[in-house]
Amino acid sequence: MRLRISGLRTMAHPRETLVLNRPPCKENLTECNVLHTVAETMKVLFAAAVTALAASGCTGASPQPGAQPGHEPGEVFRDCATCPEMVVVPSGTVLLGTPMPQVPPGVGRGEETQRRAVIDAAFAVGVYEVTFAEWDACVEAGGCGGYSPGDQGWGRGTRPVINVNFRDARAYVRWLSGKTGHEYRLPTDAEWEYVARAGTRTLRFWGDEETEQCRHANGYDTTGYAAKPHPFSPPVGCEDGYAWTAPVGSFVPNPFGLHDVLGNVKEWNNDCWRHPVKPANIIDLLGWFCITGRVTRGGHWGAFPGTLRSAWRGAPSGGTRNSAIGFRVVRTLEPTS
Ligand SMILES: [Ca+2]
Repeated sequence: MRLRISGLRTMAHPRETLVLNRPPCKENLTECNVLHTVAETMKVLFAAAVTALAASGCTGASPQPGAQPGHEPGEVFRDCATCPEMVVVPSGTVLLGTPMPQVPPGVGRGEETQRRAVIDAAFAVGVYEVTFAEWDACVEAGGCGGYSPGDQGWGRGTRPVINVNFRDARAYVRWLSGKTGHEYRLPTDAEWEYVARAGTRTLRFWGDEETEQCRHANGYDTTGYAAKPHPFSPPVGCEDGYAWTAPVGSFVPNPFGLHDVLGNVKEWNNDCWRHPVKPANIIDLLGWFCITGRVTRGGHWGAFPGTLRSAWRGAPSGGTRNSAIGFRVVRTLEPTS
């Protein structure tokens, strides 16, 4: 049985539907088995697509500028030489959130209420977080309000852009849309978790264990602890080699081919944060001024390991600019004729 919650609709893009997961999945084995099969099939298809693209030399930094997507899942393209590299992800269904016993204390923020989202159309998502080079191209072209964010002395180029707030990120996607003629935007809360999970149902796309983090994500590791010891938050017990941000693509991608969905920098979503079952607590004026904050996802280079999970979400003020938050773009795919 699916129960539609009308209060969730403002968090969803028109092409997605959010539903609560009632009864619990373990009591609805037929539906769960179907979802599991879809997820496993997706992973197999993507693995085959990535392997084929790698064999043809079409992955990495060499997609053809101006290539038009054929809406085939796994296709990698870039709309211009300085535009973000994108990958097409299929339509599908995702179970958002984390069962309460698995949520680390103090970091749930409503994720314990699991709900299902239906993404009913394929779309494209950035393979990487938006980089300083891509941001600087926007500024050089007269976009992004002429704002040049600081890099903390860590370097620009292929490092993820930081010190950008929600409105800065929105300015970038507006510029990118105007430049390319395609609809670029920030992901919705549901779209983000859909692409971060990439068919997986574990806490992280690589599994449940924190100990595997250092192969897959730049978080608060022993390198970060050596550079900036935190008296109350121990690092994850491994070494990823980066105390601050890392160049994008330095870690193993998820099954959709996305790098750094967990760690490196938190990523702005387009939604105001709202509790899944307490929408009355939210004041969202014209989609810009969110009393409860804008959703950020994925954890960051200095974050407690419990926040580097697919379901974790933060809710800073949309005006926040700091060294822990960047963003990733998505692109709507026009229907093929
Ligand atoms: Ca690190």
